[in-house]
Amino acid sequence: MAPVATTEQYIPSATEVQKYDILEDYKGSYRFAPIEEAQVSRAMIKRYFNTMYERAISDVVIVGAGSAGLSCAYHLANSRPDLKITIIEANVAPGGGAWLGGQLMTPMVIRKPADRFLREIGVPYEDEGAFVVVKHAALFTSTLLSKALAMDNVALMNATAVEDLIIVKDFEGKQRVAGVVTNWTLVALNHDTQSCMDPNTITAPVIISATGHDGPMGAFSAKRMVSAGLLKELGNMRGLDMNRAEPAIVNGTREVTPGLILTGMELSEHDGSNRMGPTFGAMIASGIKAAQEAMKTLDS
Ligand code: 48N
Repeated sequence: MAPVATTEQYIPSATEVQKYDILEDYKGSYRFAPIEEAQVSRAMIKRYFNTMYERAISDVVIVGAGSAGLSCAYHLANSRPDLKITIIEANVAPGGGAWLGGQLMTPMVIRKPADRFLREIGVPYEDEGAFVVVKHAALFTSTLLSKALAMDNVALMNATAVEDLIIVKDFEGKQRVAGVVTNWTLVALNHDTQSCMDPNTITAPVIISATGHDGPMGAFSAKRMVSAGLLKELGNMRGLDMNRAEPAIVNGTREVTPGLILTGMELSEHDGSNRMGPTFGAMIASGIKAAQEAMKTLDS
């Protein structure tokens, strides 16, 4: 009869595990310490749903794990290790548009002074004078992602979409964004194929939206502000002008409505600023500015 999974976890003894340590001979007798399937399932379930429970109330929610959202998460988590920072990313793979430099080419251009951040997180680059070049955009993004995720106060929920904002009236009767409405992305993309599949919520005093300017759900919060009556109309991203676009987005990063800060290319859709194309310094600096604005809001 097939062994039935026992309720208590099977924990091999130290000597038994020790025995396996010495078997890495790759000559046909490589063995793993024994396990029961339920142990794997429970190891995932316990941790994931504990995170969901704990992060149902977060201090800051960052929507979008692209270059702006991740730079923001890293700077905020580094500056305020006391804050519970929850990143919601619709894709299975975080990183947004920062896995490539431009037109599917892989080197990434970052204009000075944003190269300072590369030195802070330890990304090597070639110095070209007014700008630097990271040999592969994935080197920047994977390094930034690993640094942000390694911080104890950062939780990433990928394959999870923000499909609405929580908008409440505060005691002065003013509307403020007070959280996000979430669902598994596969569900969010299939609402019209099933009967109602209700969402979940995460409440937080500050939401930082970094959902980019295109893609299946780009500029999500800016668009929701219009449909929710918090913004008359979108400014819509203007034509490409690197010298106008990058300072405009960095200096324009702000709390656009109480409780909601926009950063990165989503801000260009809100404000109607130019796009900069294949240069990423403004994403980094705007993400850092968004983190500073969030700290100001939380401390006010
Ligand atoms: O990389 P993006 O799209 O956005 P940013 O602002 O971090 O960086 C933009 C940058 O890559 C450029 O576009 C460059 C500089 N080009 C400029 C130009 O002129 O073309 O990341 C946004 C992330 C993505 O990972 C999306 O999957 C995610 O946000 N996302 C969402 N996540 C959860 N819920 C949503 N509703 C949602 N919408 C988008």
